[in-house]
Amino acid sequence: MWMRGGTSKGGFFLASDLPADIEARNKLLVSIMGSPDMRQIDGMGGAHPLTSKIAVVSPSEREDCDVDYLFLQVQPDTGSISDSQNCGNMLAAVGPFAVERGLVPAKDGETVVRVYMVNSDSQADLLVQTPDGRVKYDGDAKIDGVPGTHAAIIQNYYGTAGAQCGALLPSGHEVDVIDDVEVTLIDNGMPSVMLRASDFGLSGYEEPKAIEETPGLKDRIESIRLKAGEMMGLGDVTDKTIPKMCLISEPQNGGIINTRTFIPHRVHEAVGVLAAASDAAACMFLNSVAKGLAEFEQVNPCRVDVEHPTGMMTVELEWDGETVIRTGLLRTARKLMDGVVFP
Ligand code: NQM
Repeated sequence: MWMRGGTSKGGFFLASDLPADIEARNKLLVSIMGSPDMRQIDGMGGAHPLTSKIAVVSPSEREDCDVDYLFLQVQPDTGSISDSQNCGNMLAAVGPFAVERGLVPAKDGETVVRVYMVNSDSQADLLVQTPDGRVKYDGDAKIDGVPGTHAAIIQNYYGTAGAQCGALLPSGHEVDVIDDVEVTLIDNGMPSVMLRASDFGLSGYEEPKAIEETPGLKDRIESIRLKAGEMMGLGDVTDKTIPKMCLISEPQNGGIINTRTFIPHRVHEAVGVLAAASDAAACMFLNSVAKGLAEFEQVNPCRVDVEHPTGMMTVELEWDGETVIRTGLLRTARKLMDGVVFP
């Protein structure tokens, strides 16, 4: 099934329909996407990392979850495929997919789909609209970065703090210095490096393309990323899609913080869901690099509006003073096509 999940798009597969052998599975999926090829002209991929994504779903053997969700990122140009990161945008569509495929019985009204997220060994509960026991895709919820309105899908994440790095602040510090630049290393479900846009001579409000084309910037960011990866316990991240590199600046449109995110080599047209969850968590630390940029009152749960190139993403954090207990977000998703693909 091809679906839009949040501001991303990709293929949703039952694990039982794919080869059990991981190498054979990956080869098949890369070929379905049409990679390696920047344009993915001979496959289903949309020629951008955000539209070259795969979700593999199976019934869960865990008592507290209904389905297991494995996320795989195919890089259009190189054809590399990686399970190193989770994806909260694709996750939005896992709920409807699980109901459509009969993995979770639909209730009349709303159905909770409890998802075990394999990549980050953590859980998310999704609230899916199912009037008369059928998934409803149309509705009045609007998310920035997607035209029109659709049925709301509420996401509640648990256990994301330190999910991949072992601690919300993986280095144990609110600020570290890498290549003479102050950074905050953070993991609330997406290992991320927060950097001040102004430290790179940017306003932080540039378009993604302009940031990608800024002379020398990609090399400086990548040099910091490789060192940050080691400091975050992720090892050599040369071929990994984490950590994400988030350039922050003062909000412009009523939010708490403004962002431009390298994911990690292209700049996101909006912001990743768990990346935003990590950005929001960094703002909770009063001495992080967000100090002086993100000014807000810490209440509990705390609403942190994260601005991005195409609007704003609202993150709700339940916070115990030291770490994040629950992260809540609103997304939408849509079934685009259900059929047979010819690799
Ligand atoms: O951070 C893009 C996306 C993402 C990831 C990326 C995401 C998340 O927007 O949870 O959603 O960072 O590669 O799909």
